Amino acid sequence: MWKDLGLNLEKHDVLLNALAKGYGDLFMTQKNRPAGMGYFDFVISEVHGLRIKELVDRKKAGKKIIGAFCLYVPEELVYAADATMVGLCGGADFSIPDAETVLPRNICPLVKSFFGFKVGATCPYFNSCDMVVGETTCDAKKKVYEVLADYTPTYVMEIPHKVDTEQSKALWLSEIKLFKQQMETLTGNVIEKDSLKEAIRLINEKKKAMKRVSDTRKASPTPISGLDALLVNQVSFYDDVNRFTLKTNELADELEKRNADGVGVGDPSKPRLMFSGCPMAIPNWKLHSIIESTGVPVVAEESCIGSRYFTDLVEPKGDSMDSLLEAIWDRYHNISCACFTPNDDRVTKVVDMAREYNASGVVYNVLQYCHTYNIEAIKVDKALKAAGVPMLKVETDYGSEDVEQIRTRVEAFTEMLRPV
Ligand code: BJ8
Repeated sequence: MWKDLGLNLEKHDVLLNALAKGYGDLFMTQKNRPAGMGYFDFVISEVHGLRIKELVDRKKAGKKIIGAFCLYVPEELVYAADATMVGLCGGADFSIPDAETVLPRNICPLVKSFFGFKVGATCPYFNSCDMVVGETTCDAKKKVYEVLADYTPTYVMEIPHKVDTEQSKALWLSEIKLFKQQMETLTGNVIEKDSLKEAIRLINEKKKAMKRVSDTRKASPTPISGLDALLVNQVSFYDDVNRFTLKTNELADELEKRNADGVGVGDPSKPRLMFSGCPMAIPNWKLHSIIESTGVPVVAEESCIGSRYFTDLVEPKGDSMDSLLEAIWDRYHNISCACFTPNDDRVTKVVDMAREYNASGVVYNVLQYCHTYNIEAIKVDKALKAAGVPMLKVETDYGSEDVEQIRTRVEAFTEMLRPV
């Protein structure tokens, strides 16, 4: 199977060994984990095994696999065309040397990581894709898609950067319609009203299950570690949707029961931290593991791998194809990524979330060279300060050189926070 996918087997083995070791050290050593995390452990143990076999089987049955790098890609249209979507954002240092054989060094590690997986032929998800969908969000991504097109079929959606104008609405709606056509051409399946309604239901159910898990983290003590909750969010981009929804709802049942019984994973006398900022693509567990190694729980993620993915649902107001597409427009234009301007909506959301989750402080993650999230931190910090919630900005990459330095800063930050 690996050979058919064109993988570099030697490098792929090195990657799998490193992944298994890192996962074991970080996740399996946690105390009092919910039993429901067993499923997610299994998914990771089979992340380059059974799940890939499922995708390959779908391809053999004539179905298409679509790769994406951004929340803006409307997955409902992918599933309505009977295709499958997988997230391809890279969270590993491992693939960066391969990327740097082509790309400049001083760009965001997330972009270098995913590009390196393709160039180095080490990601079976990437190599399973019939088409990857990029988007005009940040400069690093949109320019790298031009280069990526030399390696794999690449389709780019144009995202308006001013979200609430008539022009931006018209542009984004037309992009959604063009993407629908693109999916129909690629798959040979016409997207009918009923298949789109079913896809909307499928994805909404998945997001509702994730929101249930997230809501349980408002309790003190929190019933699940931030690391485990982050993993659930990361796995949502790869797993079979129906199975993921079922298992995430089972986990939510267990966490709700834990809350009712007063069972948690952290010390309720400690402060609680919220994470905000650049997304943590799998297997980037760096900041969560550093924070939680100091005994302080992470209780929420204001991020695309976090609340921004599951908070809003597609809610059609009518039954026509136009109403369904408008509802998709409405949900997706609400994604408050830092690439947009002005982005006051995100600033308000960060403050609201910190209150909702009873966070004593916010750790704001900036991936190196991510100008949008870095600059937006100024407004977020100001708004949090006004709300009485301190913020610590951490600018980092996927390397381990700065781990101890960040740990020291987190410790100093949490010492001055009030427990909640
Ligand atoms: S909607 S956050 S998934 S663009 S961290 S690559 S922004 S330089 S990932 Fe994102 Fe879509 Fe926005 Fe979400 Fe660029 Fe920044 Fe790197 Fe980033």
